[in-house]
Amino acid sequence: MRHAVREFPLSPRFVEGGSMSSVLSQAIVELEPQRVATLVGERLEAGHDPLQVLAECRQGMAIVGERFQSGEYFLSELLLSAEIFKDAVRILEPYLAKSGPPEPAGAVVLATLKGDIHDLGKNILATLLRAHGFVVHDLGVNVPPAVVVDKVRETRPDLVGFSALITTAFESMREAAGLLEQAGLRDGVKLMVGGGVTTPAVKQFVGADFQSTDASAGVAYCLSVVGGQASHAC
Ligand code: B12
Repeated sequence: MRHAVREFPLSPRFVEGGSMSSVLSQAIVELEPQRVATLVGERLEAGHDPLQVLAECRQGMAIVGERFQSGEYFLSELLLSAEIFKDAVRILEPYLAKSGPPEPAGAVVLATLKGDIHDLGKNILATLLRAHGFVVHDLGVNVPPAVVVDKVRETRPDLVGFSALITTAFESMREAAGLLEQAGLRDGVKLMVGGGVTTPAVKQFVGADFQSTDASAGVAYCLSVVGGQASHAC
């Protein structure tokens, strides 16, 4: 059965991205690549928490999303915002990678599933997990659910994580969970779903063990599964 988008109300944080904004998030909204890079660099040099800087960039993206939805921005602006965000993450990455101890922790299979090509959030989660010592098998975007099953069979990870930014990917996540079950692999892994569009209702729909719209919370959950400690950054 196909579930209509309206059955999964988006989280208020996702919808109301524009309620508070900083100079940095505004620079993203105004699509100013040079200014964003300068502001991110200045904030990091001044010793600001890289996760806070990331949160402000993400908030800018949420406002871009609102403008796209209202017809003020077009796909070209969405694409440009993604490039600006990627450049900001490139500057942030070495700082994010310092946020935890690089001890061997466990293994995670990550994917953005069929129907969804958004990967900025998934890539951030992968960076933070690696920084906390996890081996990450990142399958990429638009991944057929059967490919996840093959990877889990091959690598026997502790966790599987699906990232979704578009509601049509919910069916794919549920299909993947079902295929893991059928293959007898579901009990051996914890399944998490995340990405701005996910909510507790989506977790329930998919049959996942954990849901979050925050990569740091995802890392803390992964650490709790493998018996590690969340660092201060989580
Ligand atoms: C950038 C962007 C794009 C880029 C994506 C580039 C890329 N490489 O990812 C491009 C231009 C390609 C794009 C395309 C489209 N997009 Co778009 N896009 C966005 C935008 C503006 C930002 C998304 C983003 O990257 N945010 C920043 C990241 C860091 O946030 P995040 O993913 O939530 O990740 C954080 C957490 O959620 C967490 N996390 C992420 N994954 C996981 C996983 C786990 C397990 C855990 C624990 C945590 C976790 O970690 C991150 C840090 O904390 C959003 C607007 C918005 N409100 O988000 C629209 C948005 C998602 N897009 C939308 C749409 C409609 C589209 C298109 C269909 C447009 C079109 N007509 O073609 C296509 C989709 C094609 C497809 N099949 O996927 C809609 C989706 C609506 C819906 N209800 O489904 C949105 C909401 C815009 C809108 N308001 O209309 N998009």
